[in-house]
Amino acid sequence: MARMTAADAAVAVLRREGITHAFGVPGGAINPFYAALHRNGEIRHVLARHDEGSSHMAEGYTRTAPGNIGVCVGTSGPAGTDMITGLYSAMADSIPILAITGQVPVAKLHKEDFQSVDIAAVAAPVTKWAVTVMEAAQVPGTLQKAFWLMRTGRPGPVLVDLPIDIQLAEIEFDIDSYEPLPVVRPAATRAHAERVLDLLQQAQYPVIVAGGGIVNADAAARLVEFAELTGIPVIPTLMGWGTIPDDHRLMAGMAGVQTAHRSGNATLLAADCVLGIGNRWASRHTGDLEVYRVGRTFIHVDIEPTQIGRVFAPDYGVVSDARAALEQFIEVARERRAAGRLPDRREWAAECARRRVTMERRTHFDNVPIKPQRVYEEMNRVFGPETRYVSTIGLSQIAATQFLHVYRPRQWLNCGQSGPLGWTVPAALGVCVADPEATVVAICGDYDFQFMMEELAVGAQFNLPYIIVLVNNAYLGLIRQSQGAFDMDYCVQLSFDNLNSSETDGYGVDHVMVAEGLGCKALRVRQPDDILPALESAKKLTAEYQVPVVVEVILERVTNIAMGTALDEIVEFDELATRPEDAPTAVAHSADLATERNLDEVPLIIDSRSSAF
Ligand SMILES: Cc1ncc(C[n+]2csc(CCOP(=O)(O)OP(=O)(O)O)c2C)c(N)n1
Ligand SMILES: [Mg+2]
Repeated sequence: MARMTAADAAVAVLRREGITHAFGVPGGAINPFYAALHRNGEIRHVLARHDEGSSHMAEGYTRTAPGNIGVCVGTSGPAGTDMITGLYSAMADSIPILAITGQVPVAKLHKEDFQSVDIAAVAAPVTKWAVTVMEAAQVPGTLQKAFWLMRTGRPGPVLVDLPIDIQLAEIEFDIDSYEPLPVVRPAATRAHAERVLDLLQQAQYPVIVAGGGIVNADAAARLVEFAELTGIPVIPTLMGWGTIPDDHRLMAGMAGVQTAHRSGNATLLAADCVLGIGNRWASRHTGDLEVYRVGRTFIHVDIEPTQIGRVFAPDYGVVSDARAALEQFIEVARERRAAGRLPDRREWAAECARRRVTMERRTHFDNVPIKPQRVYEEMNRVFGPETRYVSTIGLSQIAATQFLHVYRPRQWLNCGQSGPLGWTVPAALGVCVADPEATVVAICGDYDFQFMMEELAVGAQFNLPYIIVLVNNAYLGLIRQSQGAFDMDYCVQLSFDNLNSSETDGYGVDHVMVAEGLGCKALRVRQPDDILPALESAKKLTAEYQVPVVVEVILERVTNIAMGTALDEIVEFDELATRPEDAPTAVAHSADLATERNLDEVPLIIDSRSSAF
């Protein structure tokens, strides 16, 4: 046994739980913990410019690699309240992050002391557990339980609040014999798998809806194996995008009322059976539930028992980790195939593949000011399949999902449920810390960028290079579009004449000036043909200077992006692609998909007649 402060014990536990990085902002009530970090010397600390930023960095860090747990640290009072948005975002997307906050001494908790707030109570609804530690000897055990909880069942965040006297108190603690608590995950049984395969077998037009639980279980390869074995097309959710490569012959497109493909919606509506794995029937995926459900059989697999039936009652539910479920399903499917008992799905799969070719939206526009679709077309040209995209909310995010391509899990990093403006810039920094070799590309609207642009200085200080594609329409674009329903354009304009900048042309903030002021590099683009060279230059600048590089694209002020309220009522505002050159970087043209699909049978004339989707 060794005698040490509870703060030293806390840092020692973090190390034994695999923590190598922390994002935070020091303050008086957390100083003993910082002193312990300093003494330990093994945890690299990234100094955020805002506590909310540190919580999103922690999320970005976790989301980048299986097993990662991002840690954010702050002082008492406002530091914890600032982190609430990150905790909510992590909770909503099943992302484990650990928030550690300082607190006033135990004896002063009820005295309305300076910067004292009951942060455990504030954080309770947005964490799996939020606790103020009242006994120093409980610090190691509290953290041990925190890690166990974060990893157990449906993953999620925990907040541990440490009063300053608790941090400073000495305790007996033996770190050498410390072990993380074992995590047991529920697993589908053989009987479950038989039942699921029976239900799929009865269907003529089945699809798999692949959710973020597959990413969390690191089971994308299993998903693809199961899809290939059974020939069933896959519709990834926003959180599951990348679990099957965009150019895979069984990738049927995403379904949803905003972040979706026309082909994905058409295929879902044509399906008679939906097997959801690690998904939660999110409202932006299902849209109107009546339209989504009618005439279809639903099977739902989720690690959290109370998720089954939460949004609607499925015909059959299985409580299981996604990987364990897929492994069972694969075993049964293999046996049935060997026995000649798997239905031939080729015709159905070809029909779904054909929709991907014939239902593209147009991206090739030469307009000045630039139309947003063109930005994503050029991004597809410049950024390869290894790129990690980071995005949050707004028309910029919705268009990104409609037009970009993702080929691997954890390469579309998005706060899918909470969508807090400001998330993109700090989350991308967390991604850079977790994977320093990655090409990281963030997509921001101008307002999203303005929410937390100060975090760019963190990238400049700690040499975290990534590219930010900032699409500037000088509008709260998504809200402006939704205000159409109220026949107004009210409080959504970001435009003004900037006294200090002749460059901005009434668009308001000079983002180039801001980025440069924060120690980053920045470029501004106004012509469609200049997007590609600017993105290429940005790549070079990140490599040369090792700082974030902003590529601001001045967009037309008003563009409406396709969306609706039900899968069969998506409103298209721009032309659809009718010729391959209308959507030259559409995945339908990828060589891989072309051979797989035997394109002799699939006309490359794109069909825009089916306006129902
Ligand atoms: C913290 C927070 N406040 C408000 C909103 C509501 N909201 C969603 S999108 C949006 C406007 C986004 O504007 P911008 O980032 O410029 O993207 P655009 O839609 O113009 O592409 C707002 C205000 C939000 N998502 N998060
Ligand atoms: Mg905007």
